[in-house]
Amino acid sequence: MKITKAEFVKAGTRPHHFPPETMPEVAFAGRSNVGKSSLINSLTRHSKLVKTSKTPGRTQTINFFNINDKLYFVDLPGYGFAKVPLAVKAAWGPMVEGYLKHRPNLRALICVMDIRRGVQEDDLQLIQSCPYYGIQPILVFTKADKLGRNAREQRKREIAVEMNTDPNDLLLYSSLDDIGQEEMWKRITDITSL
Ligand SMILES: Nc1nc2c(ncn2[C@@H]2O[C@H](COP(=O)(O)OP(=O)(O)OP(=O)(O)O)[C@@H](O)[C@H]2O)c(=O)[nH]1
Ligand SMILES: [Mg+2]
Repeated sequence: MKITKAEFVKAGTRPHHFPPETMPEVAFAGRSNVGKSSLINSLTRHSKLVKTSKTPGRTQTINFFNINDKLYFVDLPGYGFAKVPLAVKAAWGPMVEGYLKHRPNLRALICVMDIRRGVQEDDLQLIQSCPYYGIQPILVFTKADKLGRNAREQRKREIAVEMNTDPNDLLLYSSLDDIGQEEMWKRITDITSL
């Protein structure tokens, strides 16, 4: 997709902070430091749209971005990192649940995982809760540049076996060299009917 606009709209923690549901949206979820914010920058080709960091727990609010006046990208705070303060951890559940429950325009939850680590217990919990919220999960394994071409395809097959799913349903991505970008955009435009 040609990006003509990629703009920060709003940050919030509660439903009344969120922007009006005037466009379809997709949200990016995953463990802290997995590369959610980097994925948004890569997809929009705006390397500074979202702040990224080597320190886990960088994103602590729900952040909305307007893409081409056609859809919202929503960057969610990460979960599952031991060093994140307890208060931040405790706030995550109600904040994200409040979001998932109150966005009828949410078309898909892009579940971002590290290709080397695969699916962890907390990822699985989130993925398995998607049907309850009536949301389609899209499973993306990022940092694919950390493995060679054959190794990452092999890893994808292993993860598919572990998850009892079709390897074609799993996407590989790299925000460093844009591996998987076209396929990812196709999924997003299909699911949002753009
Ligand atoms: N090699 C490589 N590094 C990546 C990739 N994506 C992200 N990173 C690095 O991983 C670190 C974390 O990236 P972020 O995008 O800030 O991660 P996040 O998931 O938004 O993290 P939180 O906001 O803390 O939840 C940064 O140092 C990034 O440069 C990738 O595809 N390949
Ligand atoms: Mg982030």
